[in-house]
Amino acid sequence: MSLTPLHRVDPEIAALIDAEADRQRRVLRLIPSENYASSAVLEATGSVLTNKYSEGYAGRRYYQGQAHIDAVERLAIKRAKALFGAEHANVQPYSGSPANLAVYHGLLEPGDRILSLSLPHGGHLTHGWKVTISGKVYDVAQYGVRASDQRIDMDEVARMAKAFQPKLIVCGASAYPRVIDFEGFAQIAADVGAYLLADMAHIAGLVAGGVHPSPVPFADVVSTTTHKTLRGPRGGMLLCKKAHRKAIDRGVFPGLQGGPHNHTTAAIAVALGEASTPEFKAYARAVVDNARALAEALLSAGFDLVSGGTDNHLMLLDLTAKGITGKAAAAALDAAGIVGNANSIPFDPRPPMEPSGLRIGTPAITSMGMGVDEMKQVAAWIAAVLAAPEDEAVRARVRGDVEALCQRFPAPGLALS
Ligand code: DSN
Repeated sequence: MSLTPLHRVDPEIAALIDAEADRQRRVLRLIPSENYASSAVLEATGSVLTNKYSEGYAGRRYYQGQAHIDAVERLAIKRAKALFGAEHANVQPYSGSPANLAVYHGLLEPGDRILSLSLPHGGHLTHGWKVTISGKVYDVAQYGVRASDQRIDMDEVARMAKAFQPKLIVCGASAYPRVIDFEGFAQIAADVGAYLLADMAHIAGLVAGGVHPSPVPFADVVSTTTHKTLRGPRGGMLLCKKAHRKAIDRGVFPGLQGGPHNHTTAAIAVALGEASTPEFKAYARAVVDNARALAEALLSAGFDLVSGGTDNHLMLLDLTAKGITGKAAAAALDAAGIVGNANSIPFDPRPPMEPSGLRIGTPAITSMGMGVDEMKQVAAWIAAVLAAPEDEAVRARVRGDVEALCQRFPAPGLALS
C-alpha cells in the first residue's frame, strides 16, 4: 500500500488512479489520439502552478505575483516557436476544441463562411459539424474524400472554395491516414482570399519529428492539442503568423477563456523540450514505421483499410467484408487487451454509434518501445480475435499474451503513480 498523501486523504480516488495506471501498463493502447506522457511532464502537470491565477499574457496580467508564471509561459512560447518554426505561439488554449473556437472567434464574425473536412470523412467535430457551436454560429460547407481512393480531392476542394467563397478554410483531421497537402490548401485559400487554419492535433509529434510535412510555413494559423503524438499534457496551442498575433491572442483571452492552466503550460514547455531531442525524432520515425508495418500485416491478414494503408500514425479498418461492426470489434479486442475505437468510415451506411470502422494507431505502443516485429504480432492477435469475436477462450489467450508483451515494454511515465 502506497503512503502518498492521496492514498491517505482519498483512498477511493487513489485506488481508481492506481487501477487506471495498471490498465495502461497491461494493455496495447491503440487509440491513435492517446499516448504516454513522460514522468517529467506528469510531474509538472501535478505541480503547485495549479494554485495560481494569471489572466492576461506575460507582462500584462490582471493579478499580482506572476514572476515565475510569466517565466514559465515565456519559456513555453519560446520552445514552441523554435520547435515548429512559428512566428507566434499562444500556449493558453485548454485543449484542441477551445483552440479552434478561439481561432474562429479571433478571425471571423458570426455567420461568416467556413469550408472544412466533414466529420464522417475524417474531420473533427469542432471543424463546423452541425451539432457543435462552430456549426451553429458559422455558415459551414464541408468537403469529403474521393469515393474511389478515400483521399482528399484537392480539385474538389478548389472547386468548392471558388463556389462557396469561405472566409476560412480548415484542413487537418482526426481520422485521415494520409499526408495532408498543406501547401495545396494554402494555394486554394490564397486563390479565394480565405484564411487557412491547419489543425495538426493528431500529427503534431510527427511534424515536430520531421516525418510529416509541416503546416506552419503555409497556414495563417495552426492549432494543436499537446497530448497526442506530441506526448505532452492534456492541453492546446496555437501557432500563427505575426500578422494574426493580436487577433489570435484576443480570441483566446479575453475572447474565450479565463485564467490559463499554468501547470499545463509548464508541462507543455517540458514536452516541447523533450520533442526537440534526437530521441524524439527517432520516436516519430518509429511511429510511422510501426503504423506502416501494422497496416501491411493487417492487409496480408485480409483486412480492408480505408485508402488502402497509411502514411502517418493511424489506420482505419473497414470491417464491412468481415460482417462485424466497429463497435463489436472494439469490444472484442478490448476484452483481449487491445484497445482501439469504433469509427465511421467515409460513406458509412451504418450510424455513428454502430459504425463500420475501427480506428487504431501506433503512438502509445511506440512510446513503450515496440517496433516492427511487435507490430506483426499485434496484427496476428487482432486477426485471431476478430475471426472469433465471441470466443472467450481466444480473447483470454490473447489477453495473456498481450500482458506478457507489455511486461517486456514498460510504459514511460507510470512510475509516478
Ligand atoms: N478526440 C480526439 C480523437 O480521438 O481523435 C480528437 O479530438
